[in-house]
Amino acid sequence: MPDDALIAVKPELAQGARVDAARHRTMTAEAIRDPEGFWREEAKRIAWMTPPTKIKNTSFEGDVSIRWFEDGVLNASVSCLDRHLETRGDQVAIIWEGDDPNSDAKVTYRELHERVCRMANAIKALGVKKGDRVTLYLPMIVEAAVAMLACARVGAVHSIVFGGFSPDSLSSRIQDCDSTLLITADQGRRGGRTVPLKTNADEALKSCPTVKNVLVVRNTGNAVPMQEGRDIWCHEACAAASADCPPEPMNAEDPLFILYTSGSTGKPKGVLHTTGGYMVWASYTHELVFDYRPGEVYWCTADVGWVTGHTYIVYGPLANGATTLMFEGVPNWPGIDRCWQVVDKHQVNIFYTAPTAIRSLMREGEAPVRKWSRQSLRVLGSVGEPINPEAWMWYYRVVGDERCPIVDTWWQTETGGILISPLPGAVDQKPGSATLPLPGVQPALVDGEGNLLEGATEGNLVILDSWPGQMRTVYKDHERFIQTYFSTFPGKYFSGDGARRDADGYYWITGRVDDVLNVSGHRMGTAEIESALVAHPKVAEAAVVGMPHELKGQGIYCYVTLKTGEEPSDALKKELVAWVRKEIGPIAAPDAIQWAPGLPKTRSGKIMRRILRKIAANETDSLGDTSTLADPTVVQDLIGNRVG
Ligand code: 6R9
Repeated sequence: MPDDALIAVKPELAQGARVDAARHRTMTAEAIRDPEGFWREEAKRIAWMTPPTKIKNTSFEGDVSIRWFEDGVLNASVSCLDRHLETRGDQVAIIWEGDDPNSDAKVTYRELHERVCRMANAIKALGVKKGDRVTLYLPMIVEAAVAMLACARVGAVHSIVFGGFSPDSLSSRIQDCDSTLLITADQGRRGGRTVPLKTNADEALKSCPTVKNVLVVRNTGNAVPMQEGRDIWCHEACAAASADCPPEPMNAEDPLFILYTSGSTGKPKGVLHTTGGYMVWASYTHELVFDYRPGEVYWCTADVGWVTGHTYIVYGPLANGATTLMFEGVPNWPGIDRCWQVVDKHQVNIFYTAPTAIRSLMREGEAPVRKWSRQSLRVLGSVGEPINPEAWMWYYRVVGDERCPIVDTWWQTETGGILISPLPGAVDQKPGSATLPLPGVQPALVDGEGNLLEGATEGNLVILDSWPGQMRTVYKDHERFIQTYFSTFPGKYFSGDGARRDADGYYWITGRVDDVLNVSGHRMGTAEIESALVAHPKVAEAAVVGMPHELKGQGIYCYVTLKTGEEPSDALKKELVAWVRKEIGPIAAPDAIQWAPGLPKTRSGKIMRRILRKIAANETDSLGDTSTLADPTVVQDLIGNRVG
């Protein structure tokens, strides 16, 4: 697909759109000319107890300080619930679609408000107060949203751990933020299988002395062990609690949540988002990017364990009074047409998913899609990794019948919400391009030395100035925040991504330029997988790189050096795959393991990952300079024994 393949905005979408092309231009100009005035206005989209008078106070220099709306007072749950009661109390807030196609539920704003207030009082009764951390380890059930908003209501900071993570991953995330309460469920359901959440939690809690109580949601109803004095059934606690819970007044810069995400080094870091700026950003981007119109049904297929679930299943849609669909299952179960069946069943207007899902559905052909009407669909979205033009075109042509625009949304856990994306009624699309920044976002490309690059070019993607939804710090480690995001190119936020910009100013994200993998849209640090591997008693050393993978985008390729005396075998490979699954979770399972008697190291002992990436990708004729290696012969051995 050539760069200039433009798919123009459809007139019927520009009509009545929240933002059309002209408005897009004025907003973009205004947000730069007068950020204070622009964001003072946009801040009105959420509910304040005390509206802010101070708007922007941010610096990317020195100690890096980011403060938005800093004298405003609010509670996020009020924007998502209370203020809708009068106008849309009986409108459905959440449509829940179970893993089992015969189970679903609808929850109105009034019901959701009551459930949140009850759970808020229940966790208060357990001693949780403003500023305390609460870890959530839940399946995709309504209680996940209820628990998030209940934490927000009492001013507690939630930290959600994806239900697919292992006990070890859960315990390290609890330990890092010293949670006093864990909210989990007996079990989860996914694709017809059960996920042993409570059993995993029990295992994790053996090393988490700060956790005093566990609130357990009864979900599958199967028997699970309950520890006397510590574990409490959620439905019993909520039934006993009052349905009246005044929202805790929070400063705009008080924390709303922590979410752990992988970086290029060390343990996952606690990305901290605060209340005012994040809520404004969630509402602003959800409305603009999806051109959300009142009454529409909106479905984001992410899990609440990822940032996409936070911003675009819960906070953004609910702040905007939308009907948001929460799906417990997986896109290909019980049949490959499950998504389209759900679209027809609930008359979904906006559908937001990941390229990896699109690629795996595409492989099954058009028939399973064509079987369903999909006439309700109006806008399609993509997030999590670069979408290749072939998958883009299939999504556009087959799923959307060439009627629905595709919003390819680029953003990160750190950015809180979408930064670069077309707007359906305003920006012409190019298959494979995230297109243009949202009004108020100033991306730029820099070379390796940090010099700004002009015009059509390729480089490192940075953001020049703050936006309200930006993360504020790494929880308990501001130094790491500065180091990770502001030290590579001082004075600029570095995303870790590379991008190309074409002559029309459109951005084409090329992927991570650091040691972070993106496997099926899930972020993983190579360092985390390496440390899981070397924790195995037979492994001496490991180096992990990404390799191209048809469905997952990237696969996990591991070079493993065994301890002296250990024999390589297929059985040991299987054991290592199982080991990593157990240590981190199934999403980290290696796709390929290659035995490596030696690794290519520089004389100072640094592993040259560039070479390992080339070998994994089978691009061995372009290895580049290997003269600085301590022992260049290891490279030939690795090439000769490449796996796959
Ligand atoms: C929201 C989310 C962030 C990383 C990011 C980038 C990749 C996300 C993308 C995309 C190309 C897109 N990414 N959206 N790459 N086009 N539309 O995914 O957050 O889990 O923190 O991952 O995902 O590499 O840096 P997170």
